[in-house]
Amino acid sequence: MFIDRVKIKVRAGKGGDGMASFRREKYVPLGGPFGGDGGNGGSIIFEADPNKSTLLDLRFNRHITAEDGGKGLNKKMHGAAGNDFIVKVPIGTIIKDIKHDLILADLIEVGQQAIIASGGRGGRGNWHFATSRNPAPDFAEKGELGEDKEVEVELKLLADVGLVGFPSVGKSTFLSVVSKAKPEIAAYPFTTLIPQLGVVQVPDGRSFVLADLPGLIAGAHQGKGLGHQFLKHIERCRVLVHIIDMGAEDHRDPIEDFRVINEELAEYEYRLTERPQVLVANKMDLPEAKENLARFKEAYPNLPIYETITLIREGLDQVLYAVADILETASTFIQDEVQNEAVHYKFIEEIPFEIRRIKDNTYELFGDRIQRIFHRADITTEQGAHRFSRQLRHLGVDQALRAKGVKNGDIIVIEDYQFIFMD
Ligand SMILES: Nc1nc2c(ncn2[C@@H]2O[C@H](COP(=O)(O)OP(=O)(O)OP(=O)(O)O)[C@@H](O)[C@H]2O)c(=O)[nH]1
Ligand SMILES: [Mg+2]
Repeated sequence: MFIDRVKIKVRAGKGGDGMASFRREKYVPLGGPFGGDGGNGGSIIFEADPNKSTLLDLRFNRHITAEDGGKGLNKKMHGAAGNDFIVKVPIGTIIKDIKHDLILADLIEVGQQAIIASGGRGGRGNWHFATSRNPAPDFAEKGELGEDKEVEVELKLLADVGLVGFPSVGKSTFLSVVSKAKPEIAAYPFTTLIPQLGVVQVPDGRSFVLADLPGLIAGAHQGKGLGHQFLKHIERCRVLVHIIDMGAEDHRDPIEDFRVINEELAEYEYRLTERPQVLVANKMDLPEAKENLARFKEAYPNLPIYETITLIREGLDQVLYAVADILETASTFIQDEVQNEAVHYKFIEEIPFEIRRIKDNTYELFGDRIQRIFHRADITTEQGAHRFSRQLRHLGVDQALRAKGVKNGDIIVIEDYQFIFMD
């Protein structure tokens, strides 16, 4: 099975909670705060691995989590950092944040990595919070939650060259004779159901990656046949080898074939017609081939076209040389907005907080910033709770609540907790 798109959930590790403890040593009378910091949570990192060719693994692992950081320890000792989780994916994998419709990473090089969900920072131990007014804070900071996202992972093959043409024109046969790939070859349309890649060695030592694709038919760009779902795989090809069955084995007109395929390429969204094409007149062994080729040349007098009989490997070297020559100067086609830049999620705008009235006298407080502060707060101690309310005041929450009509004694809900507003 060829899996080229899958939705998964990723959750990075939570940072370990900081510790609240005090120095207790025999001859040290006023032991100060001494609790260590929590370790950072593990991140979820995607890595391009040349040994992977599909996203099949992800299909069976739809929830990926990384390890939480360890709690801070006594004597200012750090908690252990959580291990990162490395997800190996094929080269050419694009990772998208579904909620924000944002491309997070486009892994196009061997070993390239991108942090898709960052682990939460560990909470600071209580000694960080000592001040002259409060030399013995009894609270510590909690670990931050790890990032939690739903992502769409998509594979777009990274072949230099793509084979296009109607079904049964000999695309797979071509790939099979110029590379070690062993695609299925048969005299019925749509033999090739999933894209196949092969590494082609040109006799002079150059090489490139060639993709054999399912045949295209009229209407492919609208989803007819198998065309559309695979056209996207040639988005990244720099050169197209367009194979035409000059023998007209399926009783179509080769000249018409050429026009239809180009029309499909033009209709498809991604500038496919900007790719240089190398034209191949295949099946030149068939009786009508010569005559068809003559007509083709009349119709397109200025287009170079290579004659081949892929079945017996005739005429192929010239095609390979032509392709390799063009590749030397052809431009790359990587999605503009991504280029090589790995991670983009930092540009997501953070909502500090919002207030929603749930019912009379009850309001919900939510938003990225407020929730983060809340998760880090230790509200189980009085001092910790005080610090939390100070932080809210700093953010302007109190004022905003008043402006919303919140009065003394009203209930404020944050996630599962309820607080009473005291003005
Ligand atoms: N006579 C002749 N037949 C050929 C030649 N090249 C390929 N064929 C035959 O054409 C038929 C289709 O070949 P494939 O390579 O499977 O064609 P394809 O373009 O990959 O077809 P799809 O995968 O269905 O799109 C097979 O029976 C091949 O043996 C050739 O040069 N001459
Ligand atoms: Mg095929």
